Amino acid sequence: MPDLILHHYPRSPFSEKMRLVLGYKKLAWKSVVVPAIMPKPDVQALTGGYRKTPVLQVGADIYCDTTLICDVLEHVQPEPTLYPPHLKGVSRVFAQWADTTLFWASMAYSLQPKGRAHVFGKAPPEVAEAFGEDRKAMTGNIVRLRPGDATSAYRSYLRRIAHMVEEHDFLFGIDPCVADFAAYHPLWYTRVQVPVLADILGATPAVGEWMDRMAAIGHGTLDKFNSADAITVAKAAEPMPAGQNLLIDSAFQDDHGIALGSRVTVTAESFGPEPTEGVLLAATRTHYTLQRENPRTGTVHVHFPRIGYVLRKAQGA
Ligand SMILES: N[C@@H](CCC(=O)N[C@@H](CS)C(=O)NCC(=O)O)C(=O)O
Repeated sequence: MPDLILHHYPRSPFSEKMRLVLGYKKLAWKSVVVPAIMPKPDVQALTGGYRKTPVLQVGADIYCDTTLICDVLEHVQPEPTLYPPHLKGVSRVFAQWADTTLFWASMAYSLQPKGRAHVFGKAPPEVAEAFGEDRKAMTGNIVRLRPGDATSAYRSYLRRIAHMVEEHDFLFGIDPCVADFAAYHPLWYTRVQVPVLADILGATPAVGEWMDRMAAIGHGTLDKFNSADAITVAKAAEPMPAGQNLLIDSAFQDDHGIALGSRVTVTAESFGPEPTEGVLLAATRTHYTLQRENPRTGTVHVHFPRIGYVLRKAQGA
């Protein structure tokens, strides 16, 4: 199998989720640090439009969204598992809550004016302004909590997590599962990136101890790589044939009346409106795969989870 290449940046919470999963599975990976705001020409050359972080590249296969990347890494390295059989349903449901409701409460709390001043403290004012404009353009239909409301919600969520980790070392038992990685990264952002606001974690010491156990997992073995070389890797590789790639299923599930082979777009339901356009190669229970051509990358397959993404016929198709 070609190398695992993670396109990410140090301060990104969802990237921290993936770095820790790579560490948990003791995988070796190549690290490409990407810009936190647009423009992202190299990322978008690979994805065809999707600009969120992180993205996993394996040769000429590009996997978008950490939900799907977790499935891919589970396939690559099944042990230790992210989805223990008795927690298969609840771990995914909990992870979905953590990646959305908990994440946005943490962001709104952590990036209130005091937190923002810390994060952008040493940078010229234009940097904070450009970041704010970039994220505003991504917002779409996300409800942005006001700091007071975010604080109340975040505090309650931390207490709920504390109740779970007071019972056992990890959320659902003696080992971490996908739910732990999803719940950890929003809290990591507060603790590590915005320490001036991390006092909110002090009310629930069990959460801090669980976070220490999560942090101790580490990031696996990584080598620095750069985006130009990652594009060369994509160009030199052939995408893996559908059904033989790193995804868990291949049976066509037609919920849209859109035939395989159609020209389509896939867009995130919320946050990040940039569509990826290509030819629909797979629409399974769990994912969509689009084939794209780009002079810089050659033919690539771009994969998205089905949940949280909108499939449409491309204009004029
Ligand atoms: N559902 C996505 C969310 C990813 C996400 O929102 N990532 C943030 C960074 S942590 C992002 O993309 N911010 C804008 C950017 O990096 O361009 C996933 O699980 O990967």
